[in-house]
Amino acid sequence: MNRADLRRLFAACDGNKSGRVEYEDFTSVCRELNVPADEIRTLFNKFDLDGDGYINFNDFSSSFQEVSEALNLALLGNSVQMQKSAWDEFENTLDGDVAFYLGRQWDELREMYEQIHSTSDELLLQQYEDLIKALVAESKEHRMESEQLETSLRRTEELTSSQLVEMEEDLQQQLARTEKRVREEEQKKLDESIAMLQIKHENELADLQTTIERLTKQYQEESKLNSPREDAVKLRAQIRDLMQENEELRSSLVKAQINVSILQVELDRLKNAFTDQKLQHERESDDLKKMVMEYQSYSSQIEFLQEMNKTLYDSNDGLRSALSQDNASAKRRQTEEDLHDTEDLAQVYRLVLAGDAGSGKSSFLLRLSLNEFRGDIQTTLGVDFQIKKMLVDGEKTNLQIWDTAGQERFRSIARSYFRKAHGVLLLYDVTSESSFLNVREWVEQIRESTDQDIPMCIIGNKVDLRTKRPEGSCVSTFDGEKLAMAYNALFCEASAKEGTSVIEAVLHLAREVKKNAKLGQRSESQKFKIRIEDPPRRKHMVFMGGAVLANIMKDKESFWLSRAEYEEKGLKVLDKLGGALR
Ligand SMILES: Nc1nc2c(ncn2[C@@H]2O[C@H](COP(=O)(O)OP(=O)(O)O)[C@@H](O)[C@H]2O)c(=O)[nH]1
Ligand SMILES: [Mg+2]
Repeated sequence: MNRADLRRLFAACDGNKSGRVEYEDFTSVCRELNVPADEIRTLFNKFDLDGDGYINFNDFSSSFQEVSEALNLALLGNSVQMQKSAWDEFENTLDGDVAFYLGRQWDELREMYEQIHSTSDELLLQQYEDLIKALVAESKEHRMESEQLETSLRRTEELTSSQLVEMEEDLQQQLARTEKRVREEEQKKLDESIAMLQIKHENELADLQTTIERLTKQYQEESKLNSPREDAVKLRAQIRDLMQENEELRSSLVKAQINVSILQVELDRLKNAFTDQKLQHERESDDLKKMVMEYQSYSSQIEFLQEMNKTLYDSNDGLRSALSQDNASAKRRQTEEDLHDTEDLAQVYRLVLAGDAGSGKSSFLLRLSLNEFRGDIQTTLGVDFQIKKMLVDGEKTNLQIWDTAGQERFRSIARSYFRKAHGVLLLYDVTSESSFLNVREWVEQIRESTDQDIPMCIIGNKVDLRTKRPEGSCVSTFDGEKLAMAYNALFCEASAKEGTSVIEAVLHLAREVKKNAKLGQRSESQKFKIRIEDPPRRKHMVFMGGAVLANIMKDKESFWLSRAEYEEKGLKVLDKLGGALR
């Protein structure tokens, strides 16, 4: 089969006219030729020599002989040959493989030729044939050019690849040379460092050897020295002892250091405490100074008040005696029934409480007046008194009992306090020896303050506590009695808390006071001096008594008498005043 027939056969197989036979084209051709389905793939692979999945004309032409034996393609070829057309004849006139040169357009050109040929238009056919010839010639030229180009490309490729090979070889040689050189250098360096290490090692070895020699020598010397010599043994023992001693000393030093630091800390603490106390002390002394200043100002105020008080007492006494005189004269006029009331207005006896603060004066007075006892009795300012009516030797007696409110410590107040007293209740605390010892001072003060001796009752208070205190710690009854006797005073022991002997003590003193008062009145009237005043308001009358009193008693006729009467009777006029002077 010539090439044109082969081309035709190839075109017949190329069902979709793609210029190559795909597996689908090949399958439909095989079915037409009744090839068993399982052989189709084997046959296709035989054609597809380069294995690219389709059969081109070169594959087809080179494998045709072999495959056609298995596949009766000749049958297809013959059927194609049988229908030889005008185009086939024209194609045969042309030189070379026309279908190859015309490529894909081959079929269309053939069909057009057949159509022109069928029209019998000779001119058009001639022109068409010329065109085809020109196309074929041009394609042939192109083909040749491309073949030439392919050849030159192939040559260039070959040249390039040979050059590449050469370059590669060259590079490899260079690489080998470099590698060798590097290896040599590395080796050299390694050799050098090994040599250096060796030298170092040798040096060290030599050093070690000398050390060994030195040590051996030393050891030999030491072993010579260590030879059992008694001195050396003793020395070593001494050294051991000394070292032990040293160790002990060191430990005791450490202990001492610790103690020193503890002491230091303690010292610091004490210093701080001292500083704190100093500050506290300074503050306290400042406060004290302030208090002293306050005290001074208070005491000057008190002195002033005392003076005032004294003046008031004086006028008060004058008033009272005037009143009592008045009452006495009224008493004479009164009937039997009025007698009771006049007794109430009669002489009031003034008793004062004395003794150290805390001895129980206020409690004593409270028990006496209200028959009460309060553990938390409040200190009141100023001087306080209570009136107590008592039957003394069957007589109703008014007692005015005075208490100081914490002023016991102010000596200056004592004089005015005791001056007008008819009797003193002098208390001490049986549980406080100091209060008992101070009784002496109190007595002296009372005596200094009064012109004459006034009755006193020394009272040992708080006897209820005696049983609760250890024996001998309280002031004994005997000591109290002895002291009272020394001052010619009454004595008794009492308890304001339990009320024992409180009334008895007062009664005792009141009796003495009354006795004393009566004696005093008698002696007073004996010493009585009359000062005759002639106040301006009653030019022709004389008044018996003081100027202040004259003014107060200006309306009481019994205190006045006419000048003529006085000049006539002399001192006998005192009979007119009668009881007013008693
Ligand atoms: N146990 C006892 N305590 C008393 C007695 N009298 C007074 N006290 C207490 O002694 C303290 C001083 O009493 P107070 O009457 O204020 O003494 P003053 O400072 O002399 O007036 C108070 O706590 C009273 O309760 C007493 O007879 N027995
Ligand atoms: Mg008091």
